[in-house]
Amino acid sequence: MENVFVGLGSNVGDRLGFLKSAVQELGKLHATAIVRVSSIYETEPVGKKDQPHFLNMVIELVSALDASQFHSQCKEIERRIGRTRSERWGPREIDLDLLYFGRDRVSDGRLTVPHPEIADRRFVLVPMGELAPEWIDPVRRISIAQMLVACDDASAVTKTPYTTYTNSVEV
Ligand code: A4P
Ligand code: MG
Repeated sequence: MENVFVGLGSNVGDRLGFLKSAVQELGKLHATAIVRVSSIYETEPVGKKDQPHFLNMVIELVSALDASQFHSQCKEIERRIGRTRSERWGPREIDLDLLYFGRDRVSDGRLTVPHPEIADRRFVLVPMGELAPEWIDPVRRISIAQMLVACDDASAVTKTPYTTYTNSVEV
């Protein structure tokens, strides 16, 4: 079993509804269980600036799948929830980024794990830091808390009162 961290983002349509659906779908994956979900954050777009603000969060799971199988399942969930746009860094109903898959390092052209942009993105580091500040990045060999201190990204990341529904309890 590996500890898996997934970053979720949405900036089109029913953003909260898309996040909730994605959390539910991730919780139903074969040989996989949700451990914890972060708060939901309203975030300023990074990269392509002229697009709506995102809702972002991070979810921790345990899974007996391998990284490639898990990533394929994430793609399938994105497809089912209705991802229709494909512009790089552009607006999307739901984006699932595989941040960490245990201590695994994958780089096979299709999949890169750890996700290469984590250290440059407060919209990932802030919710990830809420769940696992002591988690050591296997490439940089420093913790999430240390990455957050060193991060140059100044974009706004604001906690919201929204919650996702998981494991039959509001969290
Ligand atoms: N891929 C490779 N490694 C991974 C991985 N670890 N996790 C491949 C997920 N996918 C991975 O992904 C593009 C390709 O990367 C796919 O073939 C996938 O198999 P995508 O999700 O289809 O496309 P994308 O998301 O448009 O591109 P990209 O480069 O993944 O963008 P990001 O990094 O996801 O950034 N600002 C805020 N505030 N909040 C956001 O959530 N998101 C983005 C998108 C930009 N700005 C944002 C946010
Ligand atoms: Mg992506």
